Amino acid sequence: MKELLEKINAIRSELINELKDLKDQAALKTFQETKLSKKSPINALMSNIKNLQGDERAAFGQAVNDVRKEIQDAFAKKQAEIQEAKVQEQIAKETIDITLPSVDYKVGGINPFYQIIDEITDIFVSMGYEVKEGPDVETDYYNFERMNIPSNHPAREMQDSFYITNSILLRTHTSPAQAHVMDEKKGEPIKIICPGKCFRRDDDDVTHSHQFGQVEGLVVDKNINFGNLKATLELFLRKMFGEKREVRFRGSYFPFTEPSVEVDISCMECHGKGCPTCKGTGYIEILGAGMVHPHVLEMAGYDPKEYSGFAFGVGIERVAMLRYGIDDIRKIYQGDVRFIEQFKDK
Ligand code: FA5
Repeated sequence: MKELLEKINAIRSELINELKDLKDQAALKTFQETKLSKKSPINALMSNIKNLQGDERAAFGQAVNDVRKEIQDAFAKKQAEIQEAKVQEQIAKETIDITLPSVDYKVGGINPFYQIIDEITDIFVSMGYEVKEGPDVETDYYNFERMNIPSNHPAREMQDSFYITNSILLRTHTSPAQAHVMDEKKGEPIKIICPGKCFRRDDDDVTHSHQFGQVEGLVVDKNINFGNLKATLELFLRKMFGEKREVRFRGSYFPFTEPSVEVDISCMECHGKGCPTCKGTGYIEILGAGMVHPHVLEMAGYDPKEYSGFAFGVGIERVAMLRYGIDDIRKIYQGDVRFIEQFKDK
């Protein structure tokens, strides 16, 4: 028995020493497979139990179990130590040197096109207008018919556009949004604006582009008159351009409004004298407007004897040009950082 106990002690010391030297996961694995498995030296000792009797047998079994437990505990402790050391090593490797200079990120600016949409929207929302959206791709019916422009109307030619099929096209103005909103409101009063893109087969020059933006406005209610239209647009233009700029209302024609006007602002380049940007006229046109044509109201189910309304369509880029003194509309689309950066703090 004494001999056996000495053997247990020798195996214990050997395993404890071995455990001390383990350095990594691989060594732990090998130790577990060879020294803690069924074929471990501790288990091999157990085969001697059959030669013992009574108290000796119990004492020997207890001694082997104690050693097994001690080794298992020491192994678990070592395993935790190795794991922790690995984590610490990883943390040390990932330490960030906060004394390094930071990366110089460039912050861009918002294109004046979108800044103007936001500004126009703010002004009209402050006057109680609701903001609506209309589709960029329209049917002939909404783009023209509902705007009182039947298929044989010469006004179609002025807005010759990009057709997808014979009856579907990229909208030529935001005005069809008027008809969509009238259909939605079904005879209720309306006070909305609708910003969006328009597409026309226009030749690009300093004030024209084949794709441009408009903000449509529509007010329909009882007793709406031309005075309301003029006061609204004057208030808007004063807020947008200040008191110093000249505003000019000119009689005009749109099939969907009667009477109709176009509104010009004195040129930002020559202040009314005449220059290449304003084609010598001293003014740049920014919007079309008028009293909603009775037939347009009727087509949407509004009784023109009871309801009247006014509408307008403002060119977004033209407002940006006049507001910021941009001499060529094409600069707005070119994405040149040197151009865009100028509008960062506007
Ligand atoms: C219209 O598009 C009418 N739908 C506006 C309207 C709405 C009138 C409601 C009455 C009632 P017009 O074609 O004039 O109208 O265009 C309106 C504005 O859009 C112009 O004053 C101009 O500022 C802008 N615009 C028109 N064509 C272009 C273009 N090719 N490039 C840039 N801006 C343009």
